[in-house]
Amino acid sequence: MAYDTNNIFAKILRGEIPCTKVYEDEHTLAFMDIMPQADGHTLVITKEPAETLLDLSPEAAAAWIKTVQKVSKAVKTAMGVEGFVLMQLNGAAAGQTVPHVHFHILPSSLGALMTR
Ligand code: DGP
Repeated sequence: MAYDTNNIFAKILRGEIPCTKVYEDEHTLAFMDIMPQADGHTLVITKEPAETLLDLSPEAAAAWIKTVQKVSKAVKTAMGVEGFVLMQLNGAAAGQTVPHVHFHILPSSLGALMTR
């Protein structure tokens, strides 16, 4: 499906909608989730416009996972947790609600998330 340039994360990237930014570089942006499923719930997105993992270039995917690793480390330290969950949904059928590829970083255990 064609990328929707009016999705919420595209608007955040263009600065049309505010976000609580925690990290930014040439290829990626990380910010706090507006509907957190755990304290410290952070999102990491690519600047390359892509709806799902399968639409991303390998170069953008590599830059994205580097940022996920960097930000996960910072979130883990900041939240004082021993572990964290990465979640990444691809397609409405999988539950993806914002059609711009993103990782969720959840400083929590999977068991705790499933009981919420
Ligand atoms: P997903 O269901 O995987 O597509 O997750 C989308 C996430 O995006 C969801 O956890 C809520 C978050 N979200 C939706 N709108 C906004 C927004 O305007 N700002 C921020 N920071 N997060 C948003």
